[in-house]
Amino acid sequence: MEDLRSTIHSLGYDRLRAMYQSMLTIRRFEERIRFLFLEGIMPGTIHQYDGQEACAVGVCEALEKDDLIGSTHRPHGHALARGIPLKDAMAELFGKTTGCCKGKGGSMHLGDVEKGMLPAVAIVGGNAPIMMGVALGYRLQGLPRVAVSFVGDGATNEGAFHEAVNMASANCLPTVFVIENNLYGASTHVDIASNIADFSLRAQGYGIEGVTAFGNNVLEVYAAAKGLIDKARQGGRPSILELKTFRRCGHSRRDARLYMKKEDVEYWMAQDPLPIFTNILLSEKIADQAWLDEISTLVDAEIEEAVEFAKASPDPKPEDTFNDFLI
Ligand SMILES: Cc1ncc(C[n+]2csc(CCOP(=O)(O)OP(=O)(O)O)c2C)c(N)n1
Ligand SMILES: [Mg+2]
Repeated sequence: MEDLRSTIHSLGYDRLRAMYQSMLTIRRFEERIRFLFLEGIMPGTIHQYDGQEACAVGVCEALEKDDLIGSTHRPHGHALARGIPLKDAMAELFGKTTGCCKGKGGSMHLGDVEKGMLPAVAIVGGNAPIMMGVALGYRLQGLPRVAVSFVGDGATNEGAFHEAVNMASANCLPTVFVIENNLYGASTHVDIASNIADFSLRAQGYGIEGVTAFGNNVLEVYAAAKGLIDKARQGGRPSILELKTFRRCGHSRRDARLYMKKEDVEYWMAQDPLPIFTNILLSEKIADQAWLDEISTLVDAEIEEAVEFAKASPDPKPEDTFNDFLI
């Protein structure tokens, strides 16, 4: 309780309310696009972020504007939490020129370096070495910035992840590897894929700090992330932050998640990060029901506006294919 109050105090009411709005925006975004895909209105495929909102929002709140994050095949929440405008994200999912990657990336490559997010990398574990390299760049240039790599539990069993953590440790790089442990890598339960209870224990193998936090309470996520991000920025100390969470949806849009254990589903569906935060806001008198209702209406309206914007935006032209290469 004391920890909670001190986090509330350090953030202040305006930031707390903005964090709630961001979490709600992610949830409603996911709910809306699910139908757009099922109706065949939106192309491609999607890996949705419902249930993990507190992870993205809590970590991103602890970052500075010039920091950079890297994400995965499941990047919608990270993009919105990092401040990529709804319209830019929605238009990208529609493959339109007004999208944050001009429609060339789609769902799995959301990002905008100007907003502090590298376009996401869908190769599992693939962004970890890239973000380690970004942190190496910061160190060589003497910039007080931090690179955060968001990965899933499954990614921590990939060689690329371990190489990245080792290099970050050996070179004292300002990197935090955030593992969103949602219990499953596609249809495989974490207990089948590895033999440790907490993925933060992997940090011991590299001589760096590892912390596990409850990923469905945004204030716990923020407090843990802030501590590690500050250490990375000030002392070039890399770390691993494991966030225990759950995806409240299938792995991708076709997945009815029939492989999930009944007891996992029952426990975690009752741990929805949105009501958890709503209860804190109400009980600590940070917001009242009238404000929550107002924000709900506002978020819905913004999402509809983004959908209309995306639908009305132009498709890329074939001759645009070879534009925008960085080399
Ligand atoms: C190197 C690699 N192997 C396999 C895949 C196919 N794949 C995409 S997502 C995924 C599961 C990843 O699980 P996890 O890292 O826990 O992330 P989550 O989906 O739970 O967010 C797999 C196997 C891939 N994209 N890249
Ligand atoms: Mg997973």
